[in-house]
Amino acid sequence: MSNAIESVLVENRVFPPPEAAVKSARISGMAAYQAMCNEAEKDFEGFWARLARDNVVWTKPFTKTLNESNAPFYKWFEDGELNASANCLDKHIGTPVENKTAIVFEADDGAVTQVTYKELLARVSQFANALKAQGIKKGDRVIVYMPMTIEGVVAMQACARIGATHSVVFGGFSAKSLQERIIDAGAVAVITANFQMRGGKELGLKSIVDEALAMGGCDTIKNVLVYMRTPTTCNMVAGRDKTFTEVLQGQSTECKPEPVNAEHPLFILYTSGSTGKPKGVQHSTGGYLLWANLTMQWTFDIKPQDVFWCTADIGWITGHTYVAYGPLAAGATEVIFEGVPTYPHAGRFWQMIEKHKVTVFYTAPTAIRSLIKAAETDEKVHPKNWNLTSLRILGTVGEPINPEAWMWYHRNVGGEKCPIVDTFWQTETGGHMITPLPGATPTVPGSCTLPLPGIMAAIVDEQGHDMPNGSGGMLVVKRPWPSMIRTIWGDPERFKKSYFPEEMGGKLYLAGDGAVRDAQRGYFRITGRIDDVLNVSGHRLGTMEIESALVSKTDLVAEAAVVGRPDDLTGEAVCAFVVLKRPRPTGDEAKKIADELRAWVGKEIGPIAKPKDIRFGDNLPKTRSGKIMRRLLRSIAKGDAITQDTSTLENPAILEQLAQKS
Ligand code: 6R9
Repeated sequence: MSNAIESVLVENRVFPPPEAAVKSARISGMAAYQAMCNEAEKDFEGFWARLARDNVVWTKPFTKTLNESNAPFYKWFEDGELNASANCLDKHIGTPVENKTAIVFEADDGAVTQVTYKELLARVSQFANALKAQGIKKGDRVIVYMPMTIEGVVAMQACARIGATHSVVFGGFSAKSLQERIIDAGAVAVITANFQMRGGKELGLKSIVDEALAMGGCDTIKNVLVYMRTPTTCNMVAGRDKTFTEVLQGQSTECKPEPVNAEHPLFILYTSGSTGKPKGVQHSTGGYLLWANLTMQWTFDIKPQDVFWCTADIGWITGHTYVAYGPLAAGATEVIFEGVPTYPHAGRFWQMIEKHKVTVFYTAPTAIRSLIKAAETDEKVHPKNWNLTSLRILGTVGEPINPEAWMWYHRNVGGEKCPIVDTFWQTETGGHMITPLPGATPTVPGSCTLPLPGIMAAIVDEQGHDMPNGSGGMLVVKRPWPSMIRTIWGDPERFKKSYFPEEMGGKLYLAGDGAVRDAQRGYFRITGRIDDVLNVSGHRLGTMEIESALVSKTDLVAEAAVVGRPDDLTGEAVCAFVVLKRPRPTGDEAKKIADELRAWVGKEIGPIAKPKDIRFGDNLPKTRSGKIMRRLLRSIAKGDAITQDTSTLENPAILEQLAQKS
């Protein structure tokens, strides 16, 4: 049994939801939760239809709930029409929400700007008109390569308003990654900023867009729209590039939202998979929006007086569902933060919670772990120095949270009174899947507990058979759900193969994670990815992507294999085994080449993909048929003794060489 599985079976700390939370919660108590699960079991389509009628504003009501005729290409609410932006903004006009603060934006330097729902609607509408004036129309793909700003959300909402499909690329991705996404999506425009501010530094964004477009193949791009985040000028190409000020000039602040079909692609978001090529995860409008809104209500129990803060960047799915859409659909006040948690000091998050009286705080385990470390070395940045009593619910997402970090978060941030919702979900799932409910579920550190009502999660073996509680297996979802991935953009075959493998009957959604349920409560605990995807600081990275980047340095690298190893701070760390086209380097030379390769990977993919460890060998451990034995490399990376069977290995002597750190 693995350590992870063993520890979930012995974890016996249970935290019942605080009475106050149970009293006020929308889903109050386990009986209420169970009743909703039963409703979904008994009348699956009726359950979803009811929720979709109650929680989405349809310009044309749907009459069909679920179409499974072309499974796994499921369709939800397929004859309904709506607009996502109207569901986030227009619907609040004429209600008490219209003059409420929608976004509190805190810049890197601490400057605060606020917009009300009414003002946000005007800004989104004006920008939507500007997009139309550039010839951008319904169905076009638009790349958003923006820093965390109100303008980033405005850009996404404006695309949604005119029916254009956005594809946000995280500002930390390289020119090469950006170029690949532009080409794959066939995008007509890029919305970007001159610079982004992070940790007091001005970092170029427009220059990276220029570089990406200069790489070629991006002829579909007709417009680059530039938000001048700082006064510093940037290169502007006449005819192609325009500032926000230029395009907004003279545009009306009213724009009728374009009704789209429920299945219309709201966005494409690229994520890493098992091959070298990122997958363009395509999401719908109707089902996605329903779940973004509902999970805000169920998981975060969002109320009119709440101040919600999700720290994720809009470049990730968490920033889509719980920054750009969910909080607005739910009519909440949300905080958006431009900077980094450690600038100007590692107490910045706690300071901001106090300053903005945040009530629901949602962040990643990796951030918590790094802030624990900072607080342990410097008392001055410990959360106890700030008044955090406004908090009522805490959340985590992105990777498994270790029980120690959970307990620290519970004690030092939540003051032992805030339920922690450990939300398991994925880019592909659109929103939360397995998570405690703050007013119902007793929590257990390190467990994401139980699936939300209507989410038929299970654990199965390789053939798709159910595993008993206590035995680990693969996490699957047995029935479709409204916010699920619709396809991989331009590659429906890959969609089928990746998520609905024939070997398992073709009907189960395969999450790609291992999981185990405890015997007592049936609580889920995620044990990590079972494919070639790493999770570094909550960011998904494909080992094959990094390998491809390394071997593309053709003057130096002959062969490379990338694996993950456990890391206290980042969850997993990237470990690369490299064979050079020259004799195996040692000492200073090895260090120098390793640095060069790290910089190369940073340029090819982005700084987040830089390998932490690089080891050089004369060769890699291979089977006689030439397959790299990655499981051996994983043991070496971890520093474990090799206990596996090495009899099929062509070159056993190589193991010793690779075990030496350069
Ligand atoms: C939302 C998001 C998805 C992968 C997923 C899993 C890991 C996310 C988790 C978790 C344990 C949690 N993951 N939440 N593991 N507990 N609460 O992170 O999407 O970037 O696509 O990553 O992250 O491995 O498969 P994405």
